[in-house]
Amino acid sequence: MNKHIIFTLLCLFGITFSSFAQDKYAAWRSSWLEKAEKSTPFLRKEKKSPVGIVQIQPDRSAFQGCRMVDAGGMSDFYRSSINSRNGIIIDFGEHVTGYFTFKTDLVTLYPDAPIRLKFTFGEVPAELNTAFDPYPGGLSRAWLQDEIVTVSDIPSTITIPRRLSFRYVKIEAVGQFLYEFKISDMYCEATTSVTDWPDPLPENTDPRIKKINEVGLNTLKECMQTVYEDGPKRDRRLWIGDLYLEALANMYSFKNHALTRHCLYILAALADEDGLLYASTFERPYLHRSTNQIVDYSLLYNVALLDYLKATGDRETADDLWPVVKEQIEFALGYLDERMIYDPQKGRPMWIFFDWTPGLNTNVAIQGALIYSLQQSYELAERLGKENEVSDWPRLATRLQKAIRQANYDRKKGLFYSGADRQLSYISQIWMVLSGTLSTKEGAVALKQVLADSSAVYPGTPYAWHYLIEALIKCGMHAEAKEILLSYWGGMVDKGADTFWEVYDPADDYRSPYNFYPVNSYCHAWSCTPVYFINRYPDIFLK
Ligand code: RAM
Repeated sequence: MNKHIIFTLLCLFGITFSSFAQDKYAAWRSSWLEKAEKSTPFLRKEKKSPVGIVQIQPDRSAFQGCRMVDAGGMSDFYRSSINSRNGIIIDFGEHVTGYFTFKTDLVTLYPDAPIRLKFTFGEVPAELNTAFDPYPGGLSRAWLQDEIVTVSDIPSTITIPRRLSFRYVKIEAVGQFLYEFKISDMYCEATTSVTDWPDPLPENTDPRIKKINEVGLNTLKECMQTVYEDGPKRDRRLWIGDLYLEALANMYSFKNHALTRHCLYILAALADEDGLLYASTFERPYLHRSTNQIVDYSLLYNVALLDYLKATGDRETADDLWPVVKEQIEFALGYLDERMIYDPQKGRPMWIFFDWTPGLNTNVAIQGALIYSLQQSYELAERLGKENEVSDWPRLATRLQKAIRQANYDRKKGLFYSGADRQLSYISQIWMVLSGTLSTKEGAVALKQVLADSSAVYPGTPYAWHYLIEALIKCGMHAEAKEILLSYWGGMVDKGADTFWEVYDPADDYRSPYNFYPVNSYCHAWSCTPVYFINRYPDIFLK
């Protein structure tokens, strides 16, 4: 057992002993960590160089009010001193994730003092023309990618220690330039765990679909590092919800199944002593877990494991992780009230996510996710020959469907309403469709109505739009599924996306769950799923 695993185990067991709790996974944790370690992916490194100089142009019709325009080639930049070009922006031509290096050279006299340079890295143009301070955001200011570097020796080669995620770099002098110097080389050592690029889509594919697929692949490629990260700029960690969607897209593109296995084992090994998964984990400085647990994410872990088994036939992993599947279901079942409805008040307070839309009522959706997870987990049990252990699950799923129909379904209107205020949302209809609580015919009625009702609470993130497309396909609404994929993800492409964004509201470019749009991630894993849809359903999206 290597040092890394022992350290992680010590941290986990330290917590266990201190609380005198029975650790449900005590017998398996170390072997899960070892298996995670064995499937650590290889990071491919590639040197990426900038392609030109650009300038920001205010444009009210462009995304977040500005666009980049070409302003020269790199040879112009390398030839002349930087003094006259304070605030210059360099374009790498594509989104890169990695380590940025630059070289400095003297143009005139020998320097008698160090120079301070400020580099600001942006995934989208507006990150480079929006003041970061005073910082109003709800997440750490340190996620923003501005770095001050003091250069003491010229010439020298300097690599910024922090891993960065960007397309554009702005270079400014902090203070005055006391002598003339130039930057003579710049590059990014970009990393990804993607090794094989999938075959291109057929030549006669609609160019818009081709472009969406390509941007989706780039997004996924950037997020596939030594774990499935949510975003290489932020939070750079493994979240279950993001993993679930990334693994789906990976299955239909890069097929790096070892990465999925690696992540499934990490999450299991770091679960709490009662067996409940943490919503996210960190790799550095050693493997450890976050403080968040999200019920819908835990339930989706089971689905991710089933999908992984179906894609790979790797029974050993599915068998190993089967106890985790049972615990996620057991935990959620503990919240059922006497009517068989999930009641968040029934146990300790838990985060239920589904989307970043403010004020979203998730009562109906969580019931749907529990039913869906029961069904998928039972399919997993059948594939593993373990259905006797959970023989009551199918009956339970049916009871849960009946209960929520009775409590929240308005038969006359053909819609689900959620919460005391009877909120009408896309999310409620979506999860009632995915869980089979609504028949496909009823589902089509419900989905058509919310799509046409501007007062319905609509999804705020590509994460939630993903499930809408799934639900539309399930109800046979193929034309609508294609239309929404083209208009929603295509809308980002039209606004200049070369990787898909964490948050996108066609009606509000500045929307941010963190009260400051520059801290949003603009290369976000959960947005890559057009890759899955296009390649899994060619009859819908390629015709
Ligand atoms: C965002 C993260 C991640 C998501 C959580 C719930 O902040 O970036 O994508 O899974 O929220």
